[in-house]
Order: sequence, then structure tokens, then C-alpha cells
Amino acid sequence: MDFEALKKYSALHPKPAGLALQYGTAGFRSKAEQLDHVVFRMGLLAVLRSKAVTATIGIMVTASHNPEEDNGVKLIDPLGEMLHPSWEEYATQLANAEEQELQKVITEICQKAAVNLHKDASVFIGRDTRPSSEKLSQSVIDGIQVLGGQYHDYGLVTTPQLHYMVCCQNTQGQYGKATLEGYYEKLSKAFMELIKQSHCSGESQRHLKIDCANGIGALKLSEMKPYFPQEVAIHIYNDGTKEKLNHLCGADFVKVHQKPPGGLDMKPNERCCSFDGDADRIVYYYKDTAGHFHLIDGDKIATLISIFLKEFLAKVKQDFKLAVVQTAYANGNSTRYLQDTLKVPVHCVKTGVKHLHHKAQEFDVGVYFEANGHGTVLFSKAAETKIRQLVKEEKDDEKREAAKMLENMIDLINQTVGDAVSDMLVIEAILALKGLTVQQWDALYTDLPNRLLKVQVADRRVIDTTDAERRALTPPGLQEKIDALVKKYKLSRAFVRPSGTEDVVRIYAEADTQENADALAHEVSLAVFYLADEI
Ligand code: G16
Repeated sequence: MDFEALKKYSALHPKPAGLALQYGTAGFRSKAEQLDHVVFRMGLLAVLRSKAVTATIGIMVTASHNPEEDNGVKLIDPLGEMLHPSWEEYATQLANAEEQELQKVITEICQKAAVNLHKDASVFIGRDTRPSSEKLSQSVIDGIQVLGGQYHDYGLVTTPQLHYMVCCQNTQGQYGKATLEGYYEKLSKAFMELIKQSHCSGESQRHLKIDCANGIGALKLSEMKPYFPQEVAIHIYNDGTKEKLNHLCGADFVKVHQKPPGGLDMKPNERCCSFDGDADRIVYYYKDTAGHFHLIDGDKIATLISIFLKEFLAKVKQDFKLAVVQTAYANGNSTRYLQDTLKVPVHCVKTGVKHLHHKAQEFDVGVYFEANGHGTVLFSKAAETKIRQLVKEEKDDEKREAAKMLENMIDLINQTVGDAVSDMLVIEAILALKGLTVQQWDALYTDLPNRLLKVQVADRRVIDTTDAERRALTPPGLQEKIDALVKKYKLSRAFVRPSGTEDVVRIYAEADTQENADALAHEVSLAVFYLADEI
């Protein structure tokens, strides 16, 4: 390794003294101006990771749902999954090393992770539409080049598109072609195969209004439009030409505020959806004739997909194990509906797609969604192989047709990570195939009224949690206080956790009425505010 060159380049990407950042829920996130040294060093780390696993690694510059002024960076592992947790630690060490320690930290990582420096390295790069992203991705390239890695810069792509490219590359094309055309062709072909079998052609079911959060989703959907069948008319709003990224729009805004985004005029009963800033999350919604807003979040998306999969998995009669993975944010009534009505096992894990993905891998078919609309479906290799085999060889027509339906679903779903474009097509296909309106989908169960709040405290790390983040271990007395507050209301539940993407503590509460959910969330936030700052 040429440490002299490293020293020279690193000096061009200096670390602000005293600044310490952590690889959080989805990589590093901070104000963009604090990230130059971090992205340079993540370029270095991507090269080391690539050498360690002898595969292409992805690196995405984005801060997804965060405000436009923020930015972030995360690494993507060979099959398109999130970076392995053991390397998250190395990422944090490398990002926080003082200039003079850099060489030592790199050497230590190489020793601990048995990195063979003589191997080749290959890195795929992508970025979102933030004004700071282009320059930051140049710094990533500096990091890759100084360690002699090869790179392919995809430029502006959605986060899930980059995950897809990495997976395609490392499976030698088995997962698909590692190009944008390859992605559009794969998804649109599977989608068309599916809707060919739908019998409903109501005008209202073909139009969809999409709020793209003023982000990359608008660009990529426009590119994809020519690939869509005529039966689907998508209308793009908040395309980034007028307003700021994620400002008063996007999936996070709609979910947190439980109201429609700005910039999208909604007529009664029209089906609408919102992507987030890097198009890995999606939520649906509509306004009824009385003008009331109805949110259809990740929990209801998981439910719709589970209903569909359960029906078709039963038809192929293979005894595949289907399960749903949620987080503590899942609405209590969604969990009850899935378990008690649909009879699908539900598992709860910590926030962060990486945790849900990991758990979902335990089943033949694992549906995972965060309530915020981030999720996908995983099919085990064995299940996928069996389904494809049934399509080719099964003599029983009904069984073979059901297998075909599942096969197209497998191809339509981006199994590497939650993907707003792919999820949208999955949902649109299921609604068309089952002849469901958005209102009928919404009516599967009624969400318990809930409220999400955030509180700023001096140091959010004073909050430590357990039991998939449902209980607080510290600061002392906080959980007892939450328990006492929860007891005041019916059907109530509340929890707190430090965010891994913003400098805030998140509070979630649900109860029998909206007033009670709001009051409980407010009281819990006051408890957090006082107890966290006492430490
Ligand atoms: C990221 C993660 C999600 C997580 C969200 C909020 O989303 O990928 O899994 O739910 O942050 O995390 P936290 O509550 O820790 O801030 P995105 O869309 O911003 O990448």
C-alpha cells in the first residue's frame, strides 16, 4: 500500500478536529459539509471490503429522508444487502481516526479482517440529487483510487437501483443485467406478465399519482415511463424542479404528519403514493368523499402482500413457511390482523432494514416492512428454485399457474432491499389482480390512532433500549415513567429510541383515540426531555 499517496490525498479531505460520527441505522448521516473526510475514507473502506470478500461493493451517497442540507454514505455488500455489522465498526473507526492515525487504523482493519491487499478491488458508486452529492461522490472516487481500486460510477440512481446493480454484478448476471435498462426491463416484464392475468380494467385502478419528494425517484420514474404498459398511467409530482428535497413532501413527511404532501392535488378516492428522497420507501394514501385523509403505510403494504402470497403459496401446495417481520413502530392492529385473522407468524426486530432483512432470511418467504414504508419480500433459494421448477414441469394447471404468478412476483420484487419503484409495481399488480380499490385495501383493518414525535436532547445516546427497542434501559426511571403513563389510556403502548439517522430521540405512542395517542406521546416526550438531560 502506498502510504505516502494516502497521506497526500487524505490531507485534501481533512477531518474536522474533534468531530466523531457513527455508522448508524443506514450509514453515516450529518450536515453535508461535515462529510468530505468520511466519504473519502468510505472509498478506502469499500476497497478493503472488496478485497476481503473478493466481490464488488457498492457505495451510495445519500441521506434519504433527511433534509436537503444533510448528506450521508453507506456501503452495500456483495448480494446487495447492507454492510456486515462487523464492518460497521471498522467504518466508524476509520471515519473518526485522526489524520496521523489513519495508516495505523487501516493496517489494523486489514489484520482483523484478513484483507489480502494483493487482490483486486471493484466498487460501484451511486448518488442522489442533493446539491452536495456530486462533490462528495468525487471524494469517494479519490478514496477508491488512492488504494488502487477499480470503480464504476452510476451517477444519479435510486439507492435500491445501486443495491440491484451490485447484486447483478456479483451473481454474474443471474439476478439481472447490471444496467439501468436491465433494471427497467426486468421489472416491467414481470409487471406486464402479472397484470395480463388481471380481469379488472376500471379507469380509476390504472391511474396513480406519485409524490417523488423532489428527489431521484422523479428522474428514474420518468426514465422508466416508456417501459410501462399502456394500462398504467403514472403521474409524477414533486419532481425537484421547483421545491427542495423532502420539504413538506415525501414518504417520511406523509407518514409522520399523517397528511398529504404539498404539491399534489388529490381528488376524492384517488390512489396516491409518496416516495422518499432516495426512493427506497413508499406509502400510499387517499382522501375520502368527506375529505378525510387515509394513510396506508408499510404495515398495510406488508398485509396486502402477505394476503396475496399466502393465497398463491397455498395453491402450489409446498408447505413453504411464510412470515412477516416488523418493528416496534408497527401498528398494534396490523400485528393483530396478521397473526389472528391471516394466521401468519409475525416477528419484531430493531429498527433498520438490515435487522428486518436478516430476520426475514430465516423463512421460505419473509415479508418485511417498517411502518414508514421501507421493505420488501425475500424468497429463500430453495423456495425460488422450487417455484421456477413448478412453472416448467408441473402438470396440474392450477398449480402451475399459481407458480407462474409467484415467479413473476419474485422477478418484480427487488429482493436486495426495500425499493419504492418495485414495491409500487408489486402493489399495483396485486390491486389489479385482486380487483381491490384503495378503499377496500384500507378497510382490511383500522389502524389504532398513533403519534410519532421527536425530541432533541443533549446526548441521545443516554437512551439505551432492549426487547427490540420496546423498553428503555436507561436513563434510570424512564421506563417506569412510560409504564405509568401508558396505564392512563386504553389500548395504549409507547416507546422511545435514539434515532440512527438524525440527532433526535424518537417517540411513538398509540391509544384508543387520536387525542389520547397525542397526549401520551406528548407526556412521554416530556419525560424523555427531563430524564435524559438529568444525566
Ligand atoms: C433509514 C433506515 C430505515 C429507518 C429510518 C429511520 O431510512 O434505512 O430502516 O427506519 O432510517 O431510522 P432512525 O429512526 O434510526 O432515524 P432512510 O429512508 O432514511 O434510509
